[in-house]
Amino acid sequence: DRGESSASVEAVKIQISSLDGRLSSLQSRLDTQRKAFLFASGTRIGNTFYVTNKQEGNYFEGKTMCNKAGGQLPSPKNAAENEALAVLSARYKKQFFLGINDLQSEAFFLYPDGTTIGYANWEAREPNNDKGVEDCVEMYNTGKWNDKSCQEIRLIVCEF
Ligand code: 293
Ligand code: CA
Repeated sequence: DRGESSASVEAVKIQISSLDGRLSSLQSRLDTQRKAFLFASGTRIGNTFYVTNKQEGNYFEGKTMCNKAGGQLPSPKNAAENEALAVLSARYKKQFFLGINDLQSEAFFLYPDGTTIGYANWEAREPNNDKGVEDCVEMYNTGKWNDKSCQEIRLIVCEF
């Protein structure tokens, strides 16, 4: 009957306004968390964040560490993302590994999910697979890429 259905409409309105309040406080908490994160030296491009825990390791250690933290090794997919990531490399004055590699097939660089890269920012004369052992990719302080042995020890930077 009409009395009962208008009562249930009222109940839904109350639920919506309660959800609205929770959404607003969630949004403001998120804004604060983002500021705290960026203060702690991360960089951001859109909703993608790049950050280092300042530990170092080879490509596989970095990949494991990023994945355990719920992120992945960085895979900049355009110039804007590459620039945002290069900020960290300039800030820490250290090279670090990207997720991109040609471990599976020499000279075919893939993202960690196995898809072919659609953007690259190689240094001049790279990738050169020096000594035949360079299947991973490091970013220089300039933002340019160099293929490098996956066993080298580098600063660990993750993408979230
Ligand atoms: C060679 C030639 C260098 C180059 C280097 C890197 C190693 O030594 O010019 O910088 O390889 O590509 O990853
Ligand atoms: Ca190289």
